[in-house]
Amino acid sequence: MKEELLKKAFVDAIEQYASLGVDAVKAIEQLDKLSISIHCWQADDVSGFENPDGELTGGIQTTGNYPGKARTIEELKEDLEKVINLIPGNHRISLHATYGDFGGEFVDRDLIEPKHFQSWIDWAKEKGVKLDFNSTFFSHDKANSGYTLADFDPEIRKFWKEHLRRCRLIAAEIGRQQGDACIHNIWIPDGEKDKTVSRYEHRKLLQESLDEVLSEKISTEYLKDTIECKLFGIGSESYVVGSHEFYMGYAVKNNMVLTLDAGHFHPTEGIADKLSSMLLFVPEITLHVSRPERWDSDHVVILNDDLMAISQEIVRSGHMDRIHMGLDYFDASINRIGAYVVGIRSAQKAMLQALLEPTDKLRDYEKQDKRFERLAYLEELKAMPWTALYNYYCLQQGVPVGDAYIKEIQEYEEQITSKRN
Ligand code: RNT
Ligand code: ZN
Repeated sequence: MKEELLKKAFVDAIEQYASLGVDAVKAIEQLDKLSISIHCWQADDVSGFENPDGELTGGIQTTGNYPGKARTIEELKEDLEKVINLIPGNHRISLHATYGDFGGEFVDRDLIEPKHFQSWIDWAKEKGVKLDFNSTFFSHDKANSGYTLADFDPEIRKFWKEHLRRCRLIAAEIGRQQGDACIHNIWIPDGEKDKTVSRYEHRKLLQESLDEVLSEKISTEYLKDTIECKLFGIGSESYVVGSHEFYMGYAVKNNMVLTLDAGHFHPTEGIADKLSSMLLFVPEITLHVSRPERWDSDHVVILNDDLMAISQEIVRSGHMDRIHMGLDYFDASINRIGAYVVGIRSAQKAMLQALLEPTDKLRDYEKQDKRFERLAYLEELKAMPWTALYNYYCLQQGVPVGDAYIKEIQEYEEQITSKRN
């Protein structure tokens, strides 16, 4: 689209929102401050560089074999750079512990160190992005029983506690060097396929393991640990140790950050309505924005009602600064760069719409018991010209406007990813 047309649409949109009492320029400024934590693992189907040909286990699965996945750190960085260049704003990259720069050596999980992530830290600094971190409790022989931190075997628990301890040190070092706390997400796959009798015992073990490692205090200036629950995984259909109640209890008791993954609850249970409750009881919340599709929890994020509801609750809560938006999905059946860009742009579009809501006006109707008016405005807002604002924001930021990113991704595929085999 021509620049003048984009500008005209932008000016019109500003006026239309102003008539509802909304400052659209301010909404774009707020959107621009939203730093999304982009998961590194969409680029390579959660393979990592510890044992790239190993099997992905732990109840998660990537399906599809679309050509062009990143096979090396260099390729992964190249892909992430492409992604960053196709989206407006400043974002973060979330690494998993298996994505270290191991220099061709096998470095086991209980031996990883900050030095294995130094090249990532340097790269991030150069690109102007911040990093987040995830310990990796899956795709490993010592998780074959289905348990890690909650295993009955003390040797297995010891191994994973050491992994967790080291991951915290790595994340803290990242945080120190980037001058901004690194969010360290802890998700373990522990659970069982079928009727489990020792539910309490395993949960007690998990509590003890976490208590032991997390008792080592590290300043939240560098590190923020966050814990992620799940309802079930592939092969852990009947029992998952780290359930919602477990981690909600643990986070509240220990004043910790809680991660809510949009795909980790019952099929009709969204995470949007959890935010206003959890904000009252935990210091901060991390989101794994994802899209559950039947039994899979990790489809590419799209602009659907769930995403809109999450965004609205973030904004309406008035605590956007306490909620960290991260992405977590992996689709190996389509162009992976495209998967990133579609998901990130959709998350931004949802947030922009939420930021453009005349919330005070809606609250006034609510207080006056004018519920028809509230409903009518909520419907009218859906058709407001927010796309003109998003397009103009992209234009200002020097990134493709509208559907123009599709062609760029096709070109990147032609020149780069299709040549990988
Ligand atoms: C798994 C969790 C977890 C992972 C990533 C790879 O169900 O959602 O966050 O997806 O750590
Ligand atoms: Zn997740």
